[in-house]
Amino acid sequence: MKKTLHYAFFVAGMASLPAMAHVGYGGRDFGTFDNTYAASTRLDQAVTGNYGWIDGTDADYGDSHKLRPYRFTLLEPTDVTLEFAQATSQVTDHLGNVSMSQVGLMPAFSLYQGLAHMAPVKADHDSAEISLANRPDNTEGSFRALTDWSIGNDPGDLNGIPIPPSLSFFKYIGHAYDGTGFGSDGAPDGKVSHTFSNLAAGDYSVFVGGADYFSQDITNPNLLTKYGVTGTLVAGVVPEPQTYAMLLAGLALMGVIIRRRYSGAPPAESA
Ligand SMILES: [Ca+2]
Ligand SMILES: [Ca+2]
Repeated sequence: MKKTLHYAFFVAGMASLPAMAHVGYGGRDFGTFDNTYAASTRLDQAVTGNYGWIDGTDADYGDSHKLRPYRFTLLEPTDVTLEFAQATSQVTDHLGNVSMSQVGLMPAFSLYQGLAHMAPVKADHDSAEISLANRPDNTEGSFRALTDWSIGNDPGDLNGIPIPPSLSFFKYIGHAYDGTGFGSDGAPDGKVSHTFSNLAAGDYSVFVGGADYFSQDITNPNLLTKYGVTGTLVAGVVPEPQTYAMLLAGLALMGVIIRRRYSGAPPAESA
């Protein structure tokens, strides 16, 4: 199985825009899983602002820069639990600057089938022409928290051969969010988790952002605060108690067999 490479996609300020990250999974690939029980944690990640996810639940969509995408791959159908929690985190930007991100995130996430474009083709972003053409006018960005959505890239080239822009498609599967709002997890404790049962094999993206809708008010002093987040994925089916019992009984039986086998002629002393 080919280990997934990590790519970071960043642009260094375009004309009038501040430096922004395009959609990319650098440092946020949980990995590849089958239905064997396994866990993966991604530390030292951060989102800007505390509203990115919930801003994608409204009629004018959301700005994907205010979320962070994670990815994982399933080789066969299995259960997946995702948890995202507020954290302090140490984040290195595309210029190599290190900063600490603070606690206080009200985390939220949506799970989708599909992946964004990755190197060597150009990364997706909200203001690509194909992204703008694919959504209504006067939208804040391409991100949608509660339904399928698309975002695309700029024209590129590979070894001199032009690569036309194209859209990435995210097929909505489900979501969860921290807090006390309608449909939230009802426990405003800075963390949220959800288990998705029997997900199909394939590639998945998880977009994580804040769930405090009113924190996008331009007078909010924390409008551009970087909030740390720790993401954990648990994949696979936890063995049921009776399976454990059978396993332990089997091991005990093996022990008895081995002891009997060697009872006549014990093996050389070993630690
Ligand atoms: Ca919005
Ligand atoms: Ca919670």
